[in-house]
Amino acid sequence: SVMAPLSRQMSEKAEKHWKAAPIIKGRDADGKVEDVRNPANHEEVVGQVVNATPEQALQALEIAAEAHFSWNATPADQRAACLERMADLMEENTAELMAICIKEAGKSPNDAIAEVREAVDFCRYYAMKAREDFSGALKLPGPTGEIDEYELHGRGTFLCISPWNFPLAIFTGQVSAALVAGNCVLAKPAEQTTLVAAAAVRLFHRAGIPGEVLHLVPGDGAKIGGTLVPDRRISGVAFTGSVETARLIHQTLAKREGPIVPLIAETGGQNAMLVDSTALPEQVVRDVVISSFQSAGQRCSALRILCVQEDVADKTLRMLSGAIGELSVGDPAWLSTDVGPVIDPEARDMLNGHINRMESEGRLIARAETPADADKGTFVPPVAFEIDSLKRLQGEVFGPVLHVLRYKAEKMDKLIEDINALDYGLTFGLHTRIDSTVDFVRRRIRVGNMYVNRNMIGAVVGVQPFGGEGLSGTGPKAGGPHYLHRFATERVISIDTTAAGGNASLM
Ligand code: UN1
Repeated sequence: SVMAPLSRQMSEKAEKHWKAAPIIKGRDADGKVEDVRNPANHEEVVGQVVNATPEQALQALEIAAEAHFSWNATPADQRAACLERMADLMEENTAELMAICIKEAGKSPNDAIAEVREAVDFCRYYAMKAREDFSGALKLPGPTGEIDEYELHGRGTFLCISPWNFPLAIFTGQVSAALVAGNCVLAKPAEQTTLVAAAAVRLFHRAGIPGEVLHLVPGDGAKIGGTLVPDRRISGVAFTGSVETARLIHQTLAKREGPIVPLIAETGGQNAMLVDSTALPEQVVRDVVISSFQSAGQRCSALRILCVQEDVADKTLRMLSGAIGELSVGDPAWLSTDVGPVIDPEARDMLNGHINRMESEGRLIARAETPADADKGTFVPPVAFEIDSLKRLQGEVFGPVLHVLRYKAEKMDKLIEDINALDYGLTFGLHTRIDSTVDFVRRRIRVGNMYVNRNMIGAVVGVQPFGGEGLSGTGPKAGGPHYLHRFATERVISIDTTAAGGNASLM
Protein backbone atom coordinates (compact mmCIF):
# COMPACT_ATOMS: atom_id res chain seq x y z
CA SER A 1 0.00 0.00 0.00
CA VAL A 2 0.97 3.67 -0.24
CA MET A 3 1.07 4.07 3.53
CA ALA A 4 3.72 1.45 4.24
CA PRO A 5 6.70 3.21 2.68
CA LEU A 6 5.46 6.57 4.04
CA SER A 7 5.30 5.35 7.62
CA ARG A 8 8.71 3.70 7.26
CA GLN A 9 10.23 6.92 5.95
CA MET A 10 8.50 8.84 8.71
CA SER A 11 9.90 6.74 11.51
CA GLU A 12 13.38 7.17 10.04
CA LYS A 13 12.89 10.93 9.90
CA ALA A 14 11.51 10.96 13.41
CA GLU A 15 14.99 10.22 14.74
CA LYS A 16 16.25 13.41 13.23
CA HIS A 17 16.17 16.96 14.61
CA TRP A 18 14.96 19.62 12.25
CA LYS A 19 16.50 23.06 12.08
CA ALA A 20 15.23 26.45 11.00
CA ALA A 21 16.76 29.91 10.82
CA PRO A 22 16.05 33.13 8.97
CA ILE A 23 16.69 32.38 5.28
CA ILE A 24 18.03 35.51 3.64
CA LYS A 25 19.16 35.40 0.03
CA GLY A 26 18.98 31.61 0.17
CA ARG A 27 21.29 31.26 3.20
CA ASP A 28 20.59 30.47 6.85
CA ALA A 29 21.37 33.42 9.13
CA ASP A 30 22.95 33.11 12.57
CA GLY A 31 21.31 33.85 15.89
CA LYS A 32 20.14 32.56 19.21
CA VAL A 33 19.07 28.90 19.06
CA GLU A 34 15.83 27.79 20.73
CA ASP A 35 14.35 24.31 21.16
CA VAL A 36 11.07 23.26 19.54
CA ARG A 37 8.97 20.79 21.52
CA ASN A 38 6.32 18.30 20.45
CA PRO A 39 2.85 19.50 21.57
CA ALA A 40 1.92 15.86 22.32
CA ASN A 41 4.94 15.39 24.57
CA HIS A 42 6.80 18.44 25.78
CA GLU A 43 9.74 16.30 26.91
CA GLU A 44 10.53 15.60 23.28
CA VAL A 45 12.68 18.19 21.50
CA VAL A 46 11.96 17.94 17.78
CA GLY A 47 14.26 20.64 16.49
CA GLN A 48 15.90 24.02 16.86
CA VAL A 49 14.88 27.43 15.62
CA VAL A 50 16.73 30.70 15.21
CA ASN A 51 14.44 33.72 14.97
CA ALA A 52 15.15 36.77 12.83
CA THR A 53 16.22 40.06 14.35
CA PRO A 54 14.52 43.26 13.12
CA GLU A 55 17.83 44.13 11.39
CA GLN A 56 17.82 40.82 9.52
CA ALA A 57 14.18 41.37 8.49
CA LEU A 58 15.06 44.81 7.09
CA GLN A 59 18.09 43.38 5.30
CA ALA A 60 15.84 40.80 3.62
CA LEU A 61 13.42 43.58 2.66
CA GLU A 62 16.16 45.61 1.04
CA ILE A 63 17.28 42.65 -1.08
CA ALA A 64 13.69 41.77 -2.03
CA ALA A 65 12.82 45.35 -2.98
CA GLU A 66 15.80 45.41 -5.35
CA ALA A 67 14.97 42.03 -6.90
CA HIS A 68 11.39 42.91 -7.72
CA PHE A 69 11.96 44.44 -11.13
CA SER A 70 13.67 41.41 -12.64
CA TRP A 71 11.34 38.87 -10.96
CA ASN A 72 8.28 40.70 -12.27
CA ALA A 73 9.91 40.78 -15.71
CA THR A 74 10.36 36.98 -15.65
CA PRO A 75 7.65 35.50 -17.91
CA ALA A 76 4.65 34.27 -15.93
CA ASP A 77 4.96 30.76 -17.30
CA GLN A 78 8.50 30.53 -15.93
CA ARG A 79 7.22 31.64 -12.53
CA ALA A 80 4.37 29.10 -12.87
CA ALA A 81 6.89 26.37 -13.73
CA CYS A 82 8.67 27.07 -10.41
CA LEU A 83 5.38 26.43 -8.56
CA GLU A 84 4.84 23.21 -10.50
CA ARG A 85 8.35 22.04 -9.57
CA MET A 86 7.59 23.02 -5.97
CA ALA A 87 4.46 20.84 -6.12
CA ASP A 88 6.54 17.92 -7.43
CA LEU A 89 9.19 18.42 -4.75
CA MET A 90 6.60 18.46 -1.98
CA GLU A 91 5.12 15.23 -3.32
CA GLU A 92 8.58 13.63 -3.37
CA ASN A 93 9.14 14.81 0.21
CA THR A 94 5.67 14.00 1.53
CA ALA A 95 6.93 11.74 4.31
CA GLU A 96 9.34 14.29 5.71
CA LEU A 97 6.85 17.17 5.50
CA MET A 98 4.19 15.02 7.19
CA ALA A 99 6.61 14.03 9.94
CA ILE A 100 7.39 17.69 10.69
CA CYS A 101 3.65 18.56 10.75
CA ILE A 102 3.00 15.72 13.18
CA LYS A 103 5.93 16.47 15.50
CA GLU A 104 5.90 20.25 15.42
CA ALA A 105 2.18 21.05 15.06
CA GLY A 106 0.56 17.98 16.67
CA LYS A 107 -1.18 17.01 13.43
CA SER A 108 -2.66 13.55 12.95
CA PRO A 109 -1.32 11.52 9.99
CA ASN A 110 -4.57 12.20 8.11
CA ASP A 111 -4.36 15.92 8.72
CA ALA A 112 -0.67 15.88 7.84
CA ILE A 113 -1.37 14.20 4.49
CA ALA A 114 -4.14 16.73 3.83
CA GLU A 115 -1.67 19.48 4.66
CA VAL A 116 0.83 18.36 2.02
CA ARG A 117 -1.97 17.65 -0.47
CA GLU A 118 -3.43 21.15 -0.04
CA ALA A 119 -0.02 22.82 -0.37
CA VAL A 120 0.56 20.88 -3.60
CA ASP A 121 -2.92 21.82 -4.86
CA PHE A 122 -2.33 25.52 -4.15
CA CYS A 123 0.89 25.47 -6.18
CA ARG A 124 -0.67 23.68 -9.14
CA TYR A 125 -3.84 25.78 -9.08
CA TYR A 126 -2.08 29.15 -8.85
CA ALA A 127 0.41 28.06 -11.53
CA MET A 128 -2.52 27.28 -13.82
CA LYS A 129 -4.24 30.60 -13.02
CA ALA A 130 -1.03 32.55 -13.59
CA ARG A 131 -0.55 30.90 -16.98
CA GLU A 132 -4.12 31.93 -17.87
CA ASP A 133 -4.17 35.48 -16.55
CA PHE A 134 -0.57 36.74 -16.29
CA SER A 135 0.99 35.36 -19.45
CA GLY A 136 0.54 38.24 -21.83
CA ALA A 137 -1.34 41.38 -22.60
CA LEU A 138 -5.06 41.12 -23.18
CA LYS A 139 -6.11 43.06 -26.29
CA LEU A 140 -8.98 45.44 -25.60
CA PRO A 141 -11.38 46.66 -28.30
CA GLY A 142 -9.92 50.16 -28.72
CA PRO A 143 -10.76 52.71 -31.43
CA THR A 144 -9.31 52.37 -34.93
CA GLY A 145 -5.68 53.36 -35.02
CA GLU A 146 -5.13 52.64 -31.35
CA ILE A 147 -3.92 49.54 -29.54
CA ASP A 148 -5.24 49.08 -26.01
CA GLU A 149 -3.85 46.32 -23.86
CA TYR A 150 -4.46 45.16 -20.31
CA GLU A 151 -1.87 43.32 -18.24
CA LEU A 152 -1.18 42.27 -14.66
CA HIS A 153 2.05 42.92 -12.74
CA GLY A 154 3.39 42.07 -9.32
CA ARG A 155 3.04 44.90 -6.81
CA GLY A 156 6.49 44.67 -5.26
CA THR A 157 7.35 42.88 -2.01
CA PHE A 158 4.59 41.05 -0.13
CA LEU A 159 4.74 40.21 3.54
CA CYS A 160 3.02 36.84 4.07
CA ILE A 161 2.05 36.12 7.69
CA SER A 162 0.71 32.62 8.18
CA PRO A 163 -0.85 30.63 11.04
CA TRP A 164 0.24 27.50 12.91
CA ASN A 165 -2.98 25.55 12.28
CA PHE A 166 -2.20 24.99 8.58
CA PRO A 167 1.54 25.47 8.85
CA LEU A 168 2.38 24.10 5.40
CA ALA A 169 -0.85 24.56 3.40
CA ILE A 170 -1.65 28.19 4.18
CA PHE A 171 2.04 29.14 4.30
CA THR A 172 2.58 27.66 0.83
CA GLY A 173 -0.72 29.03 -0.47
CA GLN A 174 0.08 32.64 0.43
CA VAL A 175 3.69 32.48 -0.67
CA SER A 176 3.03 30.72 -3.98
CA ALA A 177 0.25 33.18 -4.91
CA ALA A 178 2.38 36.22 -4.15
CA LEU A 179 5.38 34.81 -6.03
CA VAL A 180 3.58 33.67 -9.16
CA ALA A 181 1.81 37.04 -9.43
CA GLY A 182 5.27 38.61 -9.75
CA ASN A 183 6.06 39.69 -6.20
CA CYS A 184 9.07 39.17 -4.00
CA VAL A 185 8.09 37.69 -0.63
CA LEU A 186 9.07 37.95 3.00
CA ALA A 187 7.45 34.97 4.71
CA LYS A 188 6.71 35.25 8.43
CA PRO A 189 5.39 31.91 9.69
CA ALA A 190 3.65 31.47 13.04
CA GLU A 191 6.26 31.16 15.79
CA GLN A 192 4.96 27.69 16.74
CA THR A 193 5.59 26.22 13.28
CA THR A 194 8.83 27.61 11.90
CA LEU A 195 10.41 24.21 11.13
CA VAL A 196 7.93 23.24 8.44
CA ALA A 197 8.01 26.77 6.97
CA ALA A 198 11.81 26.58 6.66
CA ALA A 199 11.50 23.19 4.95
CA ALA A 200 9.03 24.72 2.47
CA VAL A 201 11.26 27.72 1.73
CA ARG A 202 14.22 25.44 1.02
CA LEU A 203 12.03 23.50 -1.43
CA PHE A 204 10.86 26.74 -3.11
CA HIS A 205 14.49 27.65 -3.68
CA ARG A 206 15.26 24.18 -5.06
CA ALA A 207 12.24 24.62 -7.34
CA GLY A 208 13.91 27.64 -8.89
CA ILE A 209 12.64 30.63 -6.91
CA PRO A 210 15.72 32.88 -6.62
CA GLY A 211 17.17 33.47 -3.15
CA GLU A 212 16.77 37.23 -3.63
CA VAL A 213 13.05 36.82 -4.30
CA LEU A 214 11.88 34.73 -1.31
CA HIS A 215 13.13 35.16 2.26
CA LEU A 216 12.06 33.56 5.55
CA VAL A 217 11.83 35.94 8.52
CA PRO A 218 10.67 33.85 11.48
CA GLY A 219 9.96 35.20 14.94
CA ASP A 220 7.58 37.06 17.17
CA GLY A 221 4.71 38.65 15.25
CA ALA A 222 4.79 41.98 17.06
CA LYS A 223 8.56 42.27 16.58
CA ILE A 224 8.88 41.19 12.94
CA GLY A 225 5.49 42.47 11.81
CA GLY A 226 6.07 45.64 13.82
CA THR A 227 9.31 46.22 11.92
CA LEU A 228 8.09 45.36 8.41
CA VAL A 229 4.44 46.47 8.16
CA PRO A 230 5.24 50.19 8.75
CA ASP A 231 7.94 50.11 6.06
CA ARG A 232 6.80 51.68 2.78
CA ARG A 233 8.75 49.08 0.78
CA ILE A 234 6.17 46.46 1.80
CA SER A 235 3.71 46.52 -1.11
CA GLY A 236 0.99 44.36 0.44
CA VAL A 237 0.29 42.00 3.32
CA ALA A 238 -1.34 38.56 3.18
CA PHE A 239 -2.41 37.55 6.67
CA THR A 240 -4.22 34.57 8.18
CA GLY A 241 -4.79 34.70 11.92
CA SER A 242 -6.77 36.55 14.55
CA VAL A 243 -9.17 39.44 13.98
CA GLU A 244 -7.18 41.56 16.47
CA THR A 245 -3.93 41.17 14.55
CA ALA A 246 -5.67 41.82 11.22
CA ARG A 247 -7.01 45.11 12.63
CA LEU A 248 -3.59 46.09 13.90
CA ILE A 249 -2.01 45.44 10.50
CA HIS A 250 -4.83 47.36 8.82
CA GLN A 251 -4.32 50.36 11.12
CA THR A 252 -0.56 50.31 10.69
CA LEU A 253 -0.85 50.22 6.90
CA ALA A 254 -3.43 53.03 6.98
CA LYS A 255 -1.23 55.28 9.09
CA ARG A 256 2.05 54.87 7.29
CA GLU A 257 3.36 57.19 4.61
CA GLY A 258 3.81 56.18 1.01
CA PRO A 259 1.64 54.01 -1.22
CA ILE A 260 -1.77 52.70 -0.14
CA VAL A 261 -1.44 48.92 -0.31
CA PRO A 262 -3.77 45.93 0.07
CA LEU A 263 -4.28 43.72 3.09
CA ILE A 264 -5.58 40.25 2.27
CA ALA A 265 -6.87 38.94 5.59
CA GLU A 266 -8.37 35.59 6.45
CA THR A 267 -9.41 35.69 10.10
CA GLY A 268 -11.67 33.87 12.49
CA GLY A 269 -15.04 32.23 12.49
CA GLN A 270 -17.96 31.67 14.86
CA ASN A 271 -19.46 28.98 12.70
CA ALA A 272 -22.90 27.46 13.13
CA MET A 273 -24.76 24.45 11.78
CA LEU A 274 -28.51 24.23 11.59
CA VAL A 275 -30.18 20.82 11.85
CA ASP A 276 -33.91 20.57 11.24
CA SER A 277 -36.24 17.68 12.00
CA THR A 278 -35.93 16.21 8.48
CA ALA A 279 -32.15 15.69 8.75
CA LEU A 280 -30.65 12.20 8.87
CA PRO A 281 -29.39 11.78 12.46
CA GLU A 282 -26.48 9.40 11.70
CA GLN A 283 -25.19 11.73 9.02
CA VAL A 284 -25.61 14.74 11.30
CA VAL A 285 -23.63 13.15 14.12
CA ARG A 286 -20.80 12.08 11.83
CA ASP A 287 -20.58 15.53 10.24
CA VAL A 288 -20.78 17.33 13.59
CA VAL A 289 -17.95 15.25 15.06
CA ILE A 290 -15.72 15.84 12.03
CA SER A 291 -16.53 19.55 11.81
CA SER A 292 -16.06 20.25 15.52
CA PHE A 293 -13.21 17.98 16.54
CA GLN A 294 -11.00 17.09 13.59
CA SER A 295 -7.65 18.91 13.96
CA ALA A 296 -8.68 19.29 17.64
CA GLY A 297 -11.12 21.94 16.48
CA GLN A 298 -8.24 24.21 15.53
CA ARG A 299 -9.62 25.35 12.21
CA CYS A 300 -11.22 28.68 11.50
CA SER A 301 -13.78 26.70 9.51
CA ALA A 302 -14.69 24.45 12.48
CA LEU A 303 -18.21 24.11 13.85
CA ARG A 304 -18.73 25.89 17.20
CA ILE A 305 -22.52 26.34 17.43
CA LEU A 306 -24.81 23.43 16.65
CA CYS A 307 -28.45 24.52 16.39
CA VAL A 308 -30.88 21.60 16.59
CA GLN A 309 -34.61 21.82 16.03
CA GLU A 310 -36.37 21.06 19.30
CA ASP A 311 -38.32 17.97 18.14
CA VAL A 312 -35.13 16.04 17.29
CA ALA A 313 -32.79 17.58 19.87
CA ASP A 314 -32.92 14.86 22.58
CA LYS A 315 -32.30 12.06 20.12
CA THR A 316 -29.53 13.92 18.29
CA LEU A 317 -27.78 14.86 21.52
CA ARG A 318 -27.94 11.31 22.86
CA MET A 319 -26.29 10.02 19.69
CA LEU A 320 -23.75 12.85 19.69
CA SER A 321 -22.91 12.15 23.30
CA GLY A 322 -22.18 8.51 22.42
CA ALA A 323 -19.96 9.53 19.52
CA ILE A 324 -17.95 12.02 21.60
CA GLY A 325 -17.45 9.37 24.27
CA GLU A 326 -15.86 7.11 21.64
CA LEU A 327 -13.21 9.63 20.52
CA SER A 328 -9.68 8.68 21.43
CA VAL A 329 -7.45 11.58 22.47
CA GLY A 330 -3.69 11.23 22.47
CA ASP A 331 -0.44 11.34 20.56
CA PRO A 332 -1.41 11.93 16.92
CA ALA A 333 1.55 9.84 15.76
CA TRP A 334 -0.65 6.80 16.58
CA LEU A 335 -3.07 5.91 13.80
CA SER A 336 -5.70 4.99 16.41
CA THR A 337 -5.82 8.57 17.72
CA ASP A 338 -8.79 10.69 16.68
CA VAL A 339 -7.86 13.95 18.39
CA GLY A 340 -4.34 15.18 19.10
CA PRO A 341 -3.11 17.98 21.36
CA VAL A 342 -3.84 21.68 21.01
CA ILE A 343 -0.90 23.74 19.86
CA ASP A 344 0.61 25.07 23.10
CA PRO A 345 0.06 25.76 26.82
CA GLU A 346 -1.43 29.22 26.15
CA ALA A 347 -4.07 27.68 23.87
CA ARG A 348 -4.82 24.96 26.44
CA ASP A 349 -5.21 27.48 29.28
CA MET A 350 -7.43 29.76 27.21
CA LEU A 351 -9.66 26.81 26.29
CA ASN A 352 -9.81 25.53 29.86
CA GLY A 353 -10.84 29.00 31.03
CA HIS A 354 -13.74 28.95 28.59
CA ILE A 355 -14.66 25.35 29.51
CA ASN A 356 -14.74 26.30 33.22
CA ARG A 357 -17.18 29.09 32.44
CA MET A 358 -19.34 26.75 30.36
CA GLU A 359 -19.41 24.23 33.22
CA SER A 360 -21.32 26.77 35.29
CA GLU A 361 -23.27 28.56 32.54
CA GLY A 362 -24.12 25.62 30.29
CA ARG A 363 -25.10 21.96 30.58
CA LEU A 364 -22.45 19.35 29.88
CA ILE A 365 -23.54 16.99 27.08
CA ALA A 366 -20.40 14.88 26.77
CA ARG A 367 -16.64 14.93 27.12
CA ALA A 368 -14.07 12.57 25.65
CA GLU A 369 -11.67 10.81 27.99
CA THR A 370 -8.42 12.45 28.98
CA PRO A 371 -5.39 10.41 27.85
CA ALA A 372 -3.42 8.64 30.57
CA ASP A 373 -0.24 10.69 30.06
CA ALA A 374 -2.10 13.96 29.43
CA ASP A 375 0.35 15.95 31.53
CA LYS A 376 3.10 15.35 28.96
CA GLY A 377 1.31 17.31 26.25
CA THR A 378 -1.22 20.09 25.80
CA PHE A 379 -4.42 18.03 25.58
CA VAL A 380 -7.96 19.34 25.72
CA PRO A 381 -10.47 16.48 25.36
CA PRO A 382 -13.40 17.26 23.02
CA VAL A 383 -16.39 18.55 24.91
CA ALA A 384 -19.93 19.72 24.13
CA PHE A 385 -22.19 21.99 26.19
CA GLU A 386 -25.80 22.95 25.74
CA ILE A 387 -26.32 26.69 26.05
CA ASP A 388 -29.51 28.74 26.32
CA SER A 389 -28.42 31.72 24.24
CA LEU A 390 -25.79 32.79 21.72
CA LYS A 391 -24.98 35.58 24.17
CA ARG A 392 -23.04 33.01 26.22
CA LEU A 393 -20.34 33.09 23.54
CA GLN A 394 -17.67 35.75 23.76
CA GLY A 395 -15.55 35.70 20.63
CA GLU A 396 -13.93 32.76 18.93
CA VAL A 397 -13.09 29.59 20.90
CA PHE A 398 -10.29 27.98 18.91
CA GLY A 399 -10.35 24.34 19.94
CA PRO A 400 -12.45 21.20 20.48
CA VAL A 401 -15.41 22.84 22.23
CA LEU A 402 -18.91 22.59 20.78
CA HIS A 403 -21.93 24.62 21.90
CA VAL A 404 -25.45 23.35 21.26
CA LEU A 405 -28.60 25.43 21.08
CA ARG A 406 -32.16 24.13 20.65
CA TYR A 407 -34.53 26.10 18.42
CA LYS A 408 -38.21 26.04 17.57
CA ALA A 409 -39.07 25.61 13.87
CA GLU A 410 -40.94 28.94 13.76
CA LYS A 411 -37.88 30.74 15.18
CA MET A 412 -35.50 29.75 12.37
CA ASP A 413 -35.53 33.19 10.69
CA LYS A 414 -34.69 34.88 13.96
CA LEU A 415 -31.91 32.39 14.66
CA ILE A 416 -30.29 33.13 11.29
CA GLU A 417 -30.48 36.84 12.05
CA ASP A 418 -28.82 36.22 15.42
CA ILE A 419 -26.04 34.20 13.77
CA ASN A 420 -25.46 36.96 11.22
CA ALA A 421 -25.38 39.45 14.10
CA LEU A 422 -22.30 37.70 15.50
CA ASP A 423 -20.56 39.58 12.65
CA TYR A 424 -18.37 36.67 11.63
CA GLY A 425 -19.12 35.13 8.26
CA LEU A 426 -16.96 32.16 7.44
CA THR A 427 -18.67 28.75 7.27
CA PHE A 428 -22.22 27.56 7.85
CA GLY A 429 -23.68 24.06 7.84
CA LEU A 430 -27.24 23.06 7.07
CA HIS A 431 -28.79 19.64 7.46
CA THR A 432 -32.27 19.39 5.96
CA ARG A 433 -34.13 17.45 3.30
CA ILE A 434 -36.37 20.37 2.39
CA ASP A 435 -35.19 22.19 -0.75
CA SER A 436 -37.07 25.38 0.07
CA THR A 437 -35.18 25.59 3.38
CA VAL A 438 -31.87 25.41 1.50
CA ASP A 439 -33.05 28.19 -0.83
CA PHE A 440 -34.24 30.31 2.06
CA VAL A 441 -31.07 29.94 4.12
CA ARG A 442 -28.59 30.48 1.27
CA ARG A 443 -30.20 33.87 0.55
CA ARG A 444 -30.07 35.04 4.15
CA ILE A 445 -27.00 33.62 5.86
CA ARG A 446 -23.98 35.90 5.50
CA VAL A 447 -21.03 33.52 5.15
CA GLY A 448 -18.35 32.74 2.62
CA ASN A 449 -18.82 28.96 2.58
CA MET A 450 -22.14 27.19 3.18
CA TYR A 451 -22.21 23.40 3.38
CA VAL A 452 -25.44 21.44 2.96
CA ASN A 453 -25.88 17.89 4.26
CA ARG A 454 -22.15 17.36 4.73
CA ASN A 455 -19.35 18.39 7.08
CA MET A 456 -18.16 21.97 6.96
CA ILE A 457 -14.36 21.74 6.94
CA GLY A 458 -11.65 20.79 4.49
CA ALA A 459 -12.39 23.12 1.58
CA VAL A 460 -10.63 21.81 -1.53
CA VAL A 461 -8.50 24.18 -3.62
CA GLY A 462 -10.27 25.14 -6.85
CA VAL A 463 -13.40 23.21 -5.85
CA GLN A 464 -14.51 25.10 -2.75
CA PRO A 465 -12.67 28.45 -2.86
CA PHE A 466 -12.41 29.38 0.81
CA GLY A 467 -12.83 32.58 2.79
CA GLY A 468 -15.36 34.72 4.58
CA GLU A 469 -16.78 38.17 5.09
CA GLY A 470 -17.32 40.52 8.00
CA LEU A 471 -15.03 39.68 10.92
CA SER A 472 -13.87 36.61 9.00
CA GLY A 473 -11.82 38.37 6.38
CA THR A 474 -11.43 40.61 3.37
CA GLY A 475 -11.41 38.03 0.57
CA PRO A 476 -10.68 37.17 -2.14
CA LYS A 477 -11.08 33.46 -1.52
CA ALA A 478 -7.96 31.31 -1.27
CA GLY A 479 -7.95 28.60 -3.91
CA GLY A 480 -10.41 30.63 -5.97
CA PRO A 481 -10.28 32.31 -9.37
CA HIS A 482 -9.70 35.87 -8.07
CA TYR A 483 -7.07 35.28 -5.39
CA LEU A 484 -4.00 36.04 -7.53
CA HIS A 485 -5.47 39.30 -8.80
CA ARG A 486 -5.35 40.83 -5.35
CA PHE A 487 -1.58 40.31 -5.32
CA ALA A 488 -1.27 42.14 -8.63
CA THR A 489 -1.62 45.60 -10.03
CA GLU A 490 -3.44 46.22 -13.30
CA ARG A 491 -1.82 48.19 -16.09
CA VAL A 492 -3.42 49.38 -19.32
CA ILE A 493 -1.22 50.47 -22.23
CA SER A 494 -2.79 52.58 -24.97
CA ILE A 495 -0.73 53.14 -28.13
CA ASP A 496 -1.67 55.48 -30.93
CA THR A 497 -0.53 53.83 -34.17
CA THR A 498 -1.61 56.52 -36.65
CA ALA A 499 1.27 58.28 -38.40
CA ALA A 500 0.13 61.72 -37.35
CA GLY A 501 -0.07 60.85 -33.67
CA GLY A 502 -2.64 62.53 -31.48
CA ASN A 503 -5.78 60.91 -30.18
CA ALA A 504 -7.01 58.38 -32.77
CA SER A 505 -10.60 58.46 -31.57
CA LEU A 506 -10.92 62.18 -32.36
CA MET A 507 -9.82 61.85 -35.99
C1 UN1 B 1 -8.06 28.16 8.79
O1 UN1 B 1 -8.46 27.34 9.60
O2 UN1 B 1 -7.25 29.03 9.16
O3 UN1 B 1 -11.78 24.42 4.99
C2 UN1 B 1 -8.50 28.22 7.38
C3 UN1 B 1 -10.95 24.26 5.89
C4 UN1 B 1 -9.63 24.97 5.81
C5 UN1 B 1 -9.62 26.11 6.76
C6 UN1 B 1 -8.42 26.94 6.63
N1 UN1 B 1 -9.38 25.41 4.45
O4 UN1 B 1 -11.16 23.57 6.87
